[in-house]
Amino acid sequence: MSLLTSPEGFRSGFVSLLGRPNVGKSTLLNQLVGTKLAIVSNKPQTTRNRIAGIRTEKDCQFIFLDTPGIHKAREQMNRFMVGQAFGALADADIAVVLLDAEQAFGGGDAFVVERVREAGIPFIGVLNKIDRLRPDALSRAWEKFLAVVEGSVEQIAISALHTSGIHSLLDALRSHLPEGPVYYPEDTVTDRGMKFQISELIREQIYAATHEELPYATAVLIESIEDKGKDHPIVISALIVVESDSQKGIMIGRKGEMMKKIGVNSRREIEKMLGQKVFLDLRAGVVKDWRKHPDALRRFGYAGEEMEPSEDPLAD
Ligand SMILES: Nc1nc2c(ncn2[C@@H]2O[C@H](COP(=O)(O)OP(=O)(O)OP(=O)(O)O)[C@@H](O)[C@H]2O)c(=O)[nH]1
Ligand SMILES: [Mg+2]
Repeated sequence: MSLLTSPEGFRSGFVSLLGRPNVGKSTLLNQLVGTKLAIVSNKPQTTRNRIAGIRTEKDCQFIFLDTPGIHKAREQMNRFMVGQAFGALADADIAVVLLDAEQAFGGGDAFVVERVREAGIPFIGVLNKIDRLRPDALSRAWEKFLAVVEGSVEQIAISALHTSGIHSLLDALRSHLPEGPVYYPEDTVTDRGMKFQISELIREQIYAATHEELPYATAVLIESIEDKGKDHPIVISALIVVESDSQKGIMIGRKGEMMKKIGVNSRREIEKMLGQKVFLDLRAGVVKDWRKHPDALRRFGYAGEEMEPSEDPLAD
């Protein structure tokens, strides 16, 4: 017997947010739930794991699944990321396929739409970042967008950053939610624990502060969290793992400046999330070529749902 309650007429479902890297899926997740759950950066391939964001209303519950951007995945790490996205597609009652209005649509967008169509899951096509275009460019982009998302049940233009169109999207999603149980208690907003969220906030600051290969070669391991009560700061020890000694040098920076900057900014974000003072003990360490080693990938939370060998995205 199910432990989940199903009030008469209640609607609920899993809504997967899918698209190429950097189209704004995580920004949208945060807006849909009304709180910051997923990290955001201007670099592609920021999100590495599927993250559920839960929005509970009087008569319905949405479980939004933020996913890594779907891209050409050669390395084990990337295969895990794309596997997370395909896994979220398989679990979806309805999908939201995001396209970036500012970018020319390409094989990557078409590939995502094709996979969603193949899965037989109804989807809403969403054109994001419309704040970046003038009206004439926007109407040209809209026409092209309609062609790419052919077969979608609705098409909506939004700016996730400036929250325009979010309510239209929610209205559309609400009308497509199936009847279902209350999956999560009303006050639950995510399936992710505190350790994961803290490591992600640190990773977000690494993405903001570092460039080229370095952010991608980084993982964050939370070693301990000590809560000594209300009048004391929470003491968090975290390790930034990179792949080589030279990367470690850059991560620490001249006179430790880089680590200091990442530490100060991370602490501020963690304090905002926890609503409590934090002492952050941040160090850098090397695990040689960790992205190539299954054990290291598992230890850092990047294993368990790789894409199938037959799933070979055409996108970059
Ligand atoms: N101007 C503008 N920028 C946006 C909008 N939505 C997202 N962005 C920016 O686009 C960049 C990527 O946003 P993310 O939310 O990290 O994108 P993502 O799809 O989750 O990216 P991955 O996790 O790498 O797949 C960030 O710099 C955002 O601030 C929007 O509506 N307008
Ligand atoms: Mg993301």
